[in-house]
Amino acid sequence: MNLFEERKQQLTERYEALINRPNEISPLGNGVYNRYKYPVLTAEHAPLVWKYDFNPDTNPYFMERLGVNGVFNPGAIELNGKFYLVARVEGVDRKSFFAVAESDNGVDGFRFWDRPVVLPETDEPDTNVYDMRLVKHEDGWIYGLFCTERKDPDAPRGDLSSAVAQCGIARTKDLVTWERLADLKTASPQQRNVVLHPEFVDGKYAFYTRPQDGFIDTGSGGGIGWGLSETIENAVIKKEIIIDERYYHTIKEVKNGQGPAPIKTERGWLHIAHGVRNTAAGLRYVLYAFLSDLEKPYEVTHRPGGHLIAPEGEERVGDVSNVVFCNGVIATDNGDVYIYYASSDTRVHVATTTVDQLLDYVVNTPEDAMRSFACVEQRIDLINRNLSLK
Ligand code: M1P
Repeated sequence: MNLFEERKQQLTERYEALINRPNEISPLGNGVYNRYKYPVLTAEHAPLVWKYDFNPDTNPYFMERLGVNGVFNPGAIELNGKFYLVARVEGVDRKSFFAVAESDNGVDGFRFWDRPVVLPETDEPDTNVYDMRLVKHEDGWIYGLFCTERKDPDAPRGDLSSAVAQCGIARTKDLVTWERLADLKTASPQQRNVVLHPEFVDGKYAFYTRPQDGFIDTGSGGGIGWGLSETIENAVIKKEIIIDERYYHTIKEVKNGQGPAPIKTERGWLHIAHGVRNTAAGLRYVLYAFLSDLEKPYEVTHRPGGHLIAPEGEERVGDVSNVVFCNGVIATDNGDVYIYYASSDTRVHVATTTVDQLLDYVVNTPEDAMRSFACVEQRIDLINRNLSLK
């Protein structure tokens, strides 16, 4: 066997072994959710035909031609009993694109479709697209809202980093063919982490937003915002309110953002979001949860203190270390919940739980008491109640 055939065979065997590797629940979690031993998607899950030239005449070394650097921040949806992730795939050229991976059980066996998503452009081409939130809307379409990034036209000469982030909108019926709509218009100079609410509110399309002044900094405002638009085809939010603010010395003091579209439950809309704080080692991204009112999704009713998921073990290290980020969740009809979270802008994991467990968590976890003294009181109250039960 020549070098080409040998490498092709070995790499194919390694790839198939990875895709077919069963996942395992990590024992004794925190009772809120289960973590798993293996990530569900990594750069190595990218099919070999995406990366290698399979022609021995033009690629005698069976060399990678178009490498993949990371697979992270997927949108998630269940269709006809199958689990689909629309992942952010980042090539070694730093550009991200979307690709669909499919699994029968949601915790392992995720395999990418042969071809990535062909996302049409608007008149103003995107330089980079990422972090799609998938929503089955009651109007019958599946929407994908994502971040579209373009170079900042007002950046000083020589500044090749400043960008403008806005919310791109596309819709589909089958995840194969996508129709691109106009980018969302809001009063804020930049937007990231925009999510479509799955139902009409007051007869209008409703959006969770994250207004921000700059590309990285949210500036003086920030927080998770809310706004309505008459149409989705040329969506415009004229009035934005903040429904979940940032606070000093909390997990979301620097910025926060809505994760996936919220899950509808009997007690309210169950939200997963990310919060960011600063440390001497840079920004730390964790996930948190909250509940909002069924009729008024913009009114938060329960705010458990602290994080729901923070990076652990290998999750702590990657291209952007100390980050967990979630823009995809699946709640099945039987009440099971699959939280797809990425670690350190590198790979994708799943945490499994149920609607009942998450409701118990958001309703019965105390709010952040905001001061060390009050936090000690909160903990002593728990200890005293426990000791009285002994
Ligand atoms: O690098 C961490 C995350 O940073 C951004 O999130 P935010 O807008 O809240 O700062 C996004 O670019 C996200 O993709 C990334 O995971």
